[in-house]
Amino acid sequence: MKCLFISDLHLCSERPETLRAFFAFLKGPARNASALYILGDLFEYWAGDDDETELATLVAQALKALSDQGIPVSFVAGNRDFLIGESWARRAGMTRLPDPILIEADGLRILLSHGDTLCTDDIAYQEYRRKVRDPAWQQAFLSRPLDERRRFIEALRDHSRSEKAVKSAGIMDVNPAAVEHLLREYGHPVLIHGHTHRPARHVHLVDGRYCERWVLADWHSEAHWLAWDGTAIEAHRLHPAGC
Ligand SMILES: [Mn+2]
Repeated sequence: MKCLFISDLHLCSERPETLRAFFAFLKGPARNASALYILGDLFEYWAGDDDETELATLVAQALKALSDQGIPVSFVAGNRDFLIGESWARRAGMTRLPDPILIEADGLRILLSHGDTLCTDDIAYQEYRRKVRDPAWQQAFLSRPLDERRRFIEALRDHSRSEKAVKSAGIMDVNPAAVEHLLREYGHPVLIHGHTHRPARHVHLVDGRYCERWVLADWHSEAHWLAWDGTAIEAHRLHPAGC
């Protein structure tokens, strides 16, 4: 059993090098996996399943090819691509999972999350998140014309870029108390998340128990993933040229 975990690829047409790294990953290391978990922000943005860009089509085909090989692909939504719906998920052959989701693999209990819910110090973001994760808001948004949705998302991206420039690094990281609360709630599992783009292994002492928290890396020209093979969790990377 070998589970692979990835997140924060932020795929978009402006970053062909990341797409190359993703395809190299899917054709290489992912083929030897027993399961692939994508923990959000696979795409830089998602305007709706009806936005049939070339990028979305290529990615769906590549993921489908992997699941057709018998390797299940699961997806936990990120803050960029939470509008991925059942229709595109089916095209990509992947299963959508709630956030957080507790899995068990080779006797290890692993809690998976994108990670944005843990950034509780960013109050403005949490308010925005509550709004856009409301099914009524999503239904209303998705019923608007596609070009209007694209313009709205473009404006949001500009806003988020300028916010990032002024928000302190601490505000944009996870809140330790929120992490500990989650670990307690789920019975002290290993936690794997992305979102913060600060790859690391942390250890939290919760109720006298040591809990590992692994943070996934964001992608640029290299593929990054964590692998659990039943013995250890390890971080890996791959440059497409080396494959
Ligand atoms: Mn994110």
